[in-house]
Amino acid sequence: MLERLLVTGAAGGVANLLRPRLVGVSKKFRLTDIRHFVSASDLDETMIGDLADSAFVDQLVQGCDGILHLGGVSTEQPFDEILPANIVGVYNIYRAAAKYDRPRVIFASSNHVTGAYRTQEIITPNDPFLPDSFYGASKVFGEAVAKVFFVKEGVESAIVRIGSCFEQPSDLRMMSTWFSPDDFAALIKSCFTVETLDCPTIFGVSNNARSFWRNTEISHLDWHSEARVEDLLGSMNEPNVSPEEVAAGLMDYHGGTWVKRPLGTG
Ligand code: 15L
Repeated sequence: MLERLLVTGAAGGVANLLRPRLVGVSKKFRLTDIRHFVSASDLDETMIGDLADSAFVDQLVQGCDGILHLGGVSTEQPFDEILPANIVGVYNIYRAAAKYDRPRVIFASSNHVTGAYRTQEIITPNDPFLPDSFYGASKVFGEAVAKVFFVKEGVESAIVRIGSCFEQPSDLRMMSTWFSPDDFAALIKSCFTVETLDCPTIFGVSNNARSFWRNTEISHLDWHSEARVEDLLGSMNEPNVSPEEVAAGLMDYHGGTWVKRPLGTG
């Protein structure tokens, strides 16, 4: 068990899904976000601030033996809005990790680093980047930062290209991209307990029949997806696709409608 896990982006949707599922991973949790939020557990300590502020990030990372880096802009936006948290912020996290005892990092990358692949293609982490947005490009940068701090400074990371992490799918594309929050929490646990993590790149996706992604860098982890989106279909209907979603390219590309939108517009 970790002593203190730092969770960035703690006010966000994915953190809210994961936090209750991470009981037992760490004795204490240091939760941070740029927005104010309230935590429900007395195991939590909260720190509000900006990941682009390197002195603040130093304070965050000191005393933590694990980092779950979910923070940053999570949708497509003009580049100026993406730059502080997704470019400067990810660098600050890794720079501080290298400085303060090299805690392992789970880096929340995104499927949008390869969002412009067509849905007929099945890809692995070995295929080239093909981002669909400034947001996707910022995650490509984050992945490169994770790799360089592994190679040069020995900071181990799991680079997790999250698909669609929600309680259940809300559109037809998510029949391919859905990532069960239970699967994500189990992956995090296994990354913090494996003896040697190295720096694998992992598509964060459940065992969905129509997944676009195959993982090739997880054989050393005690993890495989326990969930399939199809198993939810007993309690919900398969989402429909509207003519507007078809026209917007929802089912044409891994990244769905992000590919056809003008750059910088969410
Ligand atoms: C992401 O990376 C986004 O942060 C999230 O909001 C979803 O859009 C997700 O990808 C997705 O592709 O479903």
